[in-house]
Amino acid sequence: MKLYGSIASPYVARVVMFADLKGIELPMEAAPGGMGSDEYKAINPTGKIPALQVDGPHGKQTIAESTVICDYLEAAHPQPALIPAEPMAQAQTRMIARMTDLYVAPHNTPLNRMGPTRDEALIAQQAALFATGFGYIEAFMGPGPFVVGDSPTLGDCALAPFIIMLKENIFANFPEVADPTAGDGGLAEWWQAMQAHPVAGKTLAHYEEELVKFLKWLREKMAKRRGG
Ligand SMILES: N[C@@H](CCC(=O)N[C@@H](CS)C(=O)NCC(=O)O)C(=O)O
Repeated sequence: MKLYGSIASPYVARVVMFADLKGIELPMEAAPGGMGSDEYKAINPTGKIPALQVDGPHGKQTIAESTVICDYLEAAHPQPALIPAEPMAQAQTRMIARMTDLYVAPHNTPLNRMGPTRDEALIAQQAALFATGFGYIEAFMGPGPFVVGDSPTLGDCALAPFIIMLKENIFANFPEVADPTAGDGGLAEWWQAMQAHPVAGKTLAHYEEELVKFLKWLREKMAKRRGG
């Protein structure tokens, strides 16, 4: 098995955390030719990271989409279970993963694309969208401290890297966007538990380190571009 990507991606970090919690060794390799390149598209036609290459029933086969990769790892290595068998708990952890992708992740992009001139209307709009998305997540979380119960599952692996990304990229630069882990709501308690977890906390620290390096590189590149 081989994972294509870089842990600086929150979607890759989802899979890495899931594998770490399962105790699976997952060798990682950069996407050959880079994300979106023709060379990489020959492996993963979407051009996105992560992709998991496995020795499947038909030789080397690729699995795309971070949550589907987690599903595959769960099916191939059922223990410890990170997608609960109990139907309601399973629905809850899946909802948190899905809602992260649908109602949180996309709101990051317009703010990231904003140049040095602040667009106050856009900031207010994105702040409201984030608040709505986090409201959904808090409403659908199960009994804590984790998304469902007393250990991390799929939903935790999906949401936590985005919280780090937003802390580095959005909450720090746009105080109008409320950090849901900073108050005293359910996500604040959850965030403490995630950071304190011996495995998940370590994956998160690794992700943050690589993300900070990546963001520094990106900001320097954009500043150079703006400077001509
Ligand atoms: N829905 C995908 C999203 C993956 C994704 O958007 N990855 C980004 C990196 S954070 C990417 O590969 N972007 C390059 C591109 O879209 O060409 C998943 O869950 O795996």
